Amino acid sequence: MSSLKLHNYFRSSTSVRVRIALNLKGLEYEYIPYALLPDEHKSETFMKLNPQGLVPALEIENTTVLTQSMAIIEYLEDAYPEPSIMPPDALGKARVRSLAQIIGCDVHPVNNLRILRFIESEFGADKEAKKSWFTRWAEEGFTALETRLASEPETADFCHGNAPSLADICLYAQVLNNRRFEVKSDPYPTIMRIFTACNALPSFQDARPEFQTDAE
Ligand SMILES: N[C@@H](CCC(=O)N[C@@H](CS)C(=O)NCC(=O)O)C(=O)O
Repeated sequence: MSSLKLHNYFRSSTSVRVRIALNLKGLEYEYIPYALLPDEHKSETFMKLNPQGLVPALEIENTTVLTQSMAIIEYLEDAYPEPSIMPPDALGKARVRSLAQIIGCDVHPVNNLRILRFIESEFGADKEAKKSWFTRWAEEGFTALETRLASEPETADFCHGNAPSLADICLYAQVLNNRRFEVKSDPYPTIMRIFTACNALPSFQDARPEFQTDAE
């Protein structure tokens, strides 16, 4: 039995992020699924693990539970430093976190299931309105991300140099998410080039929703 248990959901992009990091680090883990649509993540069992009622949560040695995908990934980087998913220098680290947080702080949170459910229940948003909402914030974030990646000299095969980092992990998961809402990819050639480079790596591929045990 693995000492790491990932409580997650196949389609959740924050879960995709953590699965990629675990794969890149070559770590085995037990996959524990929670279906979000019937609210399994609001069950008493899961709320004990994460009172926020959000996946993913990483259980370590049956004793400690980590929540928040970025914190989990930073823990994995500290606990299992090789191969590293952060640049060695302070400025490089800040740049990677800054790129990652465009997605992690400014795109994903406003497009989450609970937000889409809220605008539907409180403001009557239908499928088209929810798509428009999602697209609005995804495009704003991706336009800025594209501008930065296309113009900053640190961008190479991946977001920062020639090895995948936290920024690529977030980029990859969000591109998959955008596809579900049919967000156009043409305006983002640099993002899509990096997505393709990530997609060639088994650690990224294996984390995709369709390859998980709970995929529908
Ligand atoms: N900031 C959190 C966000 C976690 C999160 O929003 N997870 C989503 C799935 S991607 C979720 O559990 N949504 C359930 C809901 O909105 O009810 C993280 O990075 O882990």
